Amino acid sequence: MAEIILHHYDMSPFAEKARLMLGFKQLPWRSVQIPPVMPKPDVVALTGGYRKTPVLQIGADIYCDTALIARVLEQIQPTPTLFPAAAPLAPLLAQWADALMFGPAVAWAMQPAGVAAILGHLPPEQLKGFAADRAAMRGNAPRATLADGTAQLKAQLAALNAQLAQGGPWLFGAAPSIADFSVGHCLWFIRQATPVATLLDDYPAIGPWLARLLAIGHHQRSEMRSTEAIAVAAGAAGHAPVAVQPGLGFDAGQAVSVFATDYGSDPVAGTLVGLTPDSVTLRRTDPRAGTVQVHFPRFGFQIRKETTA
Ligand SMILES: N[C@@H](CCC(=O)N[C@@H](CS)C(=O)NCC(=O)O)C(=O)O
Repeated sequence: MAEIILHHYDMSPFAEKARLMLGFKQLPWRSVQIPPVMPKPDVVALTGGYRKTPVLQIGADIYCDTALIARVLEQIQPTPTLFPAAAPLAPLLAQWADALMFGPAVAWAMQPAGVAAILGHLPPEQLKGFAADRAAMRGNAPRATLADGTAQLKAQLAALNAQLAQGGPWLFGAAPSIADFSVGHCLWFIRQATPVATLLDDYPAIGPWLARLLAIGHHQRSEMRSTEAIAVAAGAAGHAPVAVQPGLGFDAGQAVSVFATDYGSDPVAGTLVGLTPDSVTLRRTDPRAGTVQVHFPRFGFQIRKETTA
């Protein structure tokens, strides 16, 4: 199998989720550091427009969104599993955390004292650029305020603490699951915001659990340049096998675009080559990356039929 390449930046919480999942699976990986703000020409050469972080690449197959990345890693290395049979609700709790805990956690971490700890190394111009980039990415959606985020976060932490206080050691009992990684990356971000991270001390079962999760580590990471990753895609011998299942509303070979329905909704246009209840795959050709397959989870993404000229 071609190398596993993660396109990411160090301070990204969703990237930390992916790094920890790679560590959990003990899979060696190549690290391509990408810009945290637009423009991201080398990311977009691979994805066709998707700009969120992280993105996983295997040869000429590009996997967007950590919900899908988790399933890809599970296929490559089934043990230890991220989806224990004894925890059927774990993927739902993971979706909940990614969608509804991430915002409050960011609102808490990015209050002024937290911003200083996380982004304080940036010159004022870049700080302004970061804020403008995120405002543009959110579009019309309002930014979660600190007051709203705090109210939600405290209720969430209390429930998680009560769950873990039943003995854990993981959210669904004896073994880690995808839910631990999704809740974990949100709280990892709060931990980075050191002056405001003391909030977590109010929930005594959370600290030891988070320490256990982060101790999993990232396994074996080695750096790669983004241009090299594009060359890997261009030189790949083939693509992952995919197929369009009938009865799901779309046909193989249709011109479509796919976009996230929450934020960062830049559409990716291509030819539909794969569709299941869980994932959607487009094929597109880029002048530098060649013909790539871009994969998305079905949940949280919309498929739009396009008319070809
Ligand atoms: N649902 C996505 C969310 C990814 C996400 O929102 N990542 C943040 C960084 S933690 C992001 O993309 N921020 C804007 C950027 O990096 O350009 C996933 O699970 O991968």
